[in-house]
Amino acid sequence: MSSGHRHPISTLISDIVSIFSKMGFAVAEGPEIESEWYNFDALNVPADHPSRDMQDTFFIKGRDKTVLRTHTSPVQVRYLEAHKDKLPIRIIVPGKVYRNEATDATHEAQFYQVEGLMVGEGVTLANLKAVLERFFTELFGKKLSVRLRAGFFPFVEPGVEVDMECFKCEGKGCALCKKTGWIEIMGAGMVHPTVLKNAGVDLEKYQGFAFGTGIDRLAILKWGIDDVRLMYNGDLRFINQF
Ligand code: 2NM
Repeated sequence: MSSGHRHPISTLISDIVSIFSKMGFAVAEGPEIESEWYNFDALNVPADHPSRDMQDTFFIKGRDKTVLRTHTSPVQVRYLEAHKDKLPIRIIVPGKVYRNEATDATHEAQFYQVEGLMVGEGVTLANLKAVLERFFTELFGKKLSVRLRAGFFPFVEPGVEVDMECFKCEGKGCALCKKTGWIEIMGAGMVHPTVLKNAGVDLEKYQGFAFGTGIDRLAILKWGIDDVRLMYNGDLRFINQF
């Protein structure tokens, strides 16, 4: 007789929550059906940004300016708004997000993200780097460093692309990291002043960092899975390997 067990994505979410909770991050949740305000406008995404297109975003039929959230960032705006007089805060937001796109080995229309947010007095990118190095080191069970490169996301300034040291070759260079020693894994940056202002945060006093990544992508990397769709098609020959 065989008994049931947790889905690998559920296990990974628990592991992520446990690592961040040791660093003082609480877990926040929010609606998957979201207003355009919280999903886009409050986050400084321009009205003509391609991500707002019908090709990229699922709009709710019969409801004005209502979408399936395309990222978990709206939860962070809601949380900031509710805690603007109770700073500092440290949260992560794991959850399901939706993108209207063709599915292939690396893309699903529904997937999981985890985003993090730390806002307080004197929070810097150096704090972000330390938090992420600890996160990747615990998640992969070996000392891993992190590299930040300039990048762009409307909700942060400056924005960065986050690379982690390749966990397979420990930075020496292998097939997984395409001989570079690094794996591109996250977007992050200092929360844009417009986003803080939209949440009612005192800009003179507070600043913060935010980051976001795909949980499915982390799972694929960690376990060497070659097609994201394997995790969601219900085939127990796959699921029972975990
Ligand atoms: C990313 C990349 C960069 C982000 C920003 C925020 C918020 F709400 F605080 F403004 N949440 N998440 C963020 C920043 C997410 O994902 C690739």
